[in-house]
Amino acid sequence: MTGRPDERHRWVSENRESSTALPVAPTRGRLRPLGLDEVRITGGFWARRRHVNATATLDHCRDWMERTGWTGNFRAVAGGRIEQDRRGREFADSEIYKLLEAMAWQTGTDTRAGLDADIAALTEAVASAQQPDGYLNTAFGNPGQQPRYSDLEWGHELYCYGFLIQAGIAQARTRGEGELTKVALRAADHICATFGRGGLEGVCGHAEIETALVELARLTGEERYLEQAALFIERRGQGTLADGEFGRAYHQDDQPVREATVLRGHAVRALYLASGAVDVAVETDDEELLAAVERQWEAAVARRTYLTGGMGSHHRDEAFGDDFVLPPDRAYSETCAGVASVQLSWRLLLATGDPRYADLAERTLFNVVATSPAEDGRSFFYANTLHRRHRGAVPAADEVSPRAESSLRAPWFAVSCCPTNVARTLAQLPAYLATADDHGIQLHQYADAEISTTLTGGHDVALAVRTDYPSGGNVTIRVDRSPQDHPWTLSLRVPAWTDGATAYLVDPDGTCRTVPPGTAEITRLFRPGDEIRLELPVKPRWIAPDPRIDAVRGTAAVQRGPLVYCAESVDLPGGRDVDAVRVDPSAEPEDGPDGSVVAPGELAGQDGPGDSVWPYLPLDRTTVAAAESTEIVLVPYNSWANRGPSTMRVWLPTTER
Ligand code: FUB
Ligand code: ZN
Repeated sequence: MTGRPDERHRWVSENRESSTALPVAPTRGRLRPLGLDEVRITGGFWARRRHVNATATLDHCRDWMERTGWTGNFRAVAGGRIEQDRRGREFADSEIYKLLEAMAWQTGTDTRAGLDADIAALTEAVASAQQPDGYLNTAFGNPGQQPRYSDLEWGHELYCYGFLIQAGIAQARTRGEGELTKVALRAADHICATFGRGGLEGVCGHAEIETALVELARLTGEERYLEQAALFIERRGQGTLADGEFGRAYHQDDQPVREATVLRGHAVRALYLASGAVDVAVETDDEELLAAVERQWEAAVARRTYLTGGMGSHHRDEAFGDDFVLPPDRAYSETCAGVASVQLSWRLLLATGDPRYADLAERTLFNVVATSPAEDGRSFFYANTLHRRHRGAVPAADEVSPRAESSLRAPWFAVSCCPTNVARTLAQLPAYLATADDHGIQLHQYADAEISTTLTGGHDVALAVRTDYPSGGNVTIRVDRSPQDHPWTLSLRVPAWTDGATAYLVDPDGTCRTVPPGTAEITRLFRPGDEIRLELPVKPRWIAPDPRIDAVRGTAAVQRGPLVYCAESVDLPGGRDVDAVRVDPSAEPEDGPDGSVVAPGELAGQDGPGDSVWPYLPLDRTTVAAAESTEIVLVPYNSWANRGPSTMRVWLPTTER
């Protein structure tokens, strides 16, 4: 826990004048986020990812939604043809909204030609389907369709509004209030009129509206949006949704949010709900609610989270498993759950200042969010398994794929929630790097960046961050502007993954000290030109799983800095399969060429222990298959499956038996 816990709920609204370009803009909390107009990512890993996102993924999503007819649904409503023409799942509208949000945030950083025109065209289609009272949905409530709100369990109407509202907010906070914002406001007013006190006593089967309404309250200053969000949070867990095939926990309707002790049920739903609960807790000063979500996060991270940060180990219901049920080959770890987890951690970080939330966000960004898109930004993983047993076929470039089935990324899915979620996350990513408080600036994620803000008291500060992270561990922060007579504090997150290795902080005078995981601070009168250096011990290390995770007992994985590594069959000699790999954790893994790692180990003579008629033997009859010692090449997990079909595993059986 970083210092000053007593200041957790200090009001910070008076410091908010410096940024409006924020996806999350709490009016109070421990830390004040810095927006897209204050933080620019200028190079390195995330700049490359953001460039691909802006120049390939946004168009890719737009084109697929045109082609699948999801955008056409809005025009079909306006044209009176929706009954026969509706395409896609009930929540297809949300994908257009998420894309709009991504495009809007992108206009807040580097603009790309045509983006404003794309936003205008999509907004026109969306607006044409809105009914006079603000209702807007292409799957319900139109002639020939099921009535509005007749299926709150599965209908996703409020879920879709949530993304519409977030898109409207993104427009307002980048370009200023525009048509998209107005559509969103009309929808929000309709929601309050329909679901407010005395109205429909329901909640949506898929949380999302809660966090969006709180953000709209922050944008507009309208308390009624916050009240509506708080109402939805309090109604959850009262059993207003029908008990379905996956049970009430699937929708988090089994227990009130403030009583639950762990994240459970459908992972994306659980994480969006928890994000909304934090937002409500922060804005209403509800310590009990905030503490409840912190507790749930802690329990989920300790017992229900993959090494990659991925969440969700059930395919059947896309849900969290029980404690320590984390099978690598059945890891669902949906990309959207990764996105939602980052959103939740960011909100908790802002509320509390605790660096462990930034630690999880980093792990999840590098190993889930960054794993989903292919290098070219035009195909995606929906599920992010930790062990792929079959090479599988190459998904057709022009076909909609079944989710979670292929060993390679697919261009589009029938349920295509993940690509647009990746797009909007990368578009807003600079806003997750740094924060400020009355004492100074805090850096939470490391990337080449330019940061400038005004500290409390009107003191202008500008920093330039240069780093080779995550390939290397050197982070240099140069002070470009700083008040002449006002000392302030630079706080740097020392990642939790440095535990057991040594990190160093070098101040502008050249004084070097070791810094443990947590937060390292330098307070002084900074001068322009001052340089602060953080040296993080980025080198490959063996990671052992908790023995209660039965599915990976007897294995080890490699992590290098924040990156999880994996073995991929394309790197094995003779077309061997990853199941032939055994590693020897008694010797250290070492850096290999091009960001790879080489680990000591052996390859079994055949793929794995070989053919057998029955895979169990009396203990005294077991033998170890003949093996040749070799070095096993490992690559960053987020880069796998970019070289054709392959099998892959993160957790590798050890030679110790
Ligand atoms: O229900 C909408 C989205 O589709 C969920 O968030 C994903 O898990 C997928 O089921
Ligand atoms: Zn998804």
